Order: sequence, then C-alpha cells, then structure tokens
Amino acid sequence: MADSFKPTLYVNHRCPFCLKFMIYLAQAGLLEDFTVTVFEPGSPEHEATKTHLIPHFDSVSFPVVEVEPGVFKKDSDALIAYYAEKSGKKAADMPLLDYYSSGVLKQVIDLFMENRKLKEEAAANA
Ligand SMILES: N[C@@H](CCC(=O)N[C@@H](CS)C(=O)NCC(=O)O)C(=O)O
Repeated sequence: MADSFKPTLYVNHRCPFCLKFMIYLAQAGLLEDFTVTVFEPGSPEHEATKTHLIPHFDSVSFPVVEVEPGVFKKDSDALIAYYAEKSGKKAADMPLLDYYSSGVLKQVIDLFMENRKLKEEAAANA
C-alpha cells in the first residue's frame, strides 16, 4: 500500500478472530504495514484500549483497525473485505486462512457455543 499513513491494528492476544485477520494480513504480505497493538484480556491495557475506542463504535470488539486518521473499523470479515478491496489480495487465494477458519476457528466457536449452552442449563437448574 502506497499510503504514508500507518494503520494501527488493535488485537486481543487470546482472540481467535484477531488471529484470523492477522493470518490474512500475513498471507497478503501486509502485516508489516501495520502498527500492531497487542493486549492481554482483562489487563489495564485492554481497558485503556476499549476506553480509547468506545467513541467510535456502538460496541467495541476486536480486531479493530484505525484505517485512516480518526477512522476506525472492526470485525474480522469486514476488515478482510476492506483490505482485499484496497490491496487486491483476495482471501479466497489464501489456503492458510481457509485452513484456520474452517478448522481451528470453527472448533473454538463450537466449543464456545457448547460452553454457553451448558452454563445456561446449569443456571436454569440451580
Ligand atoms: N464477529 C467479530 C467477533 C469479534 C469478537 O467477538 N471479539 C471478542 C474477543 S474473541 C471481543 O472483542 N470481545 C470484547 C473484548 O475483548 O473486549 C469478528 O469477526 O471480528
């Protein structure tokens, strides 16, 4: 990308959607174009980052990129689409991204849903 502005990428170290977007950027050869800000969930840096981003969204979730000065975007799929359009590097051409999304990420989402259901059932039976 020829822009002189260097976008900042905000990622939660344990977020599977943040990793998905980082895999896209790495496979597209774009990751070095970003300043990457990583925080641990529940850390003071996490809270500070959310506080910084709250004015820009109805609700904050990660990954987030400041794509232009003062312009912030979130959601891994939306960010991949944005940079695919901007760079011409299509997600469909990235086998590692598909491998991760259809494998490990799918498993993480399935486990999250199962865990939430079990917690709801446990609460209903308490
Ligand atoms: N559909 C969103 C989901 C993102 C998401 O749920 N991120 C979680 C972490 S895995 C999050 O940011 N939660 C709020 C927080 O960490 O403050 C995406 O693909 O980016």
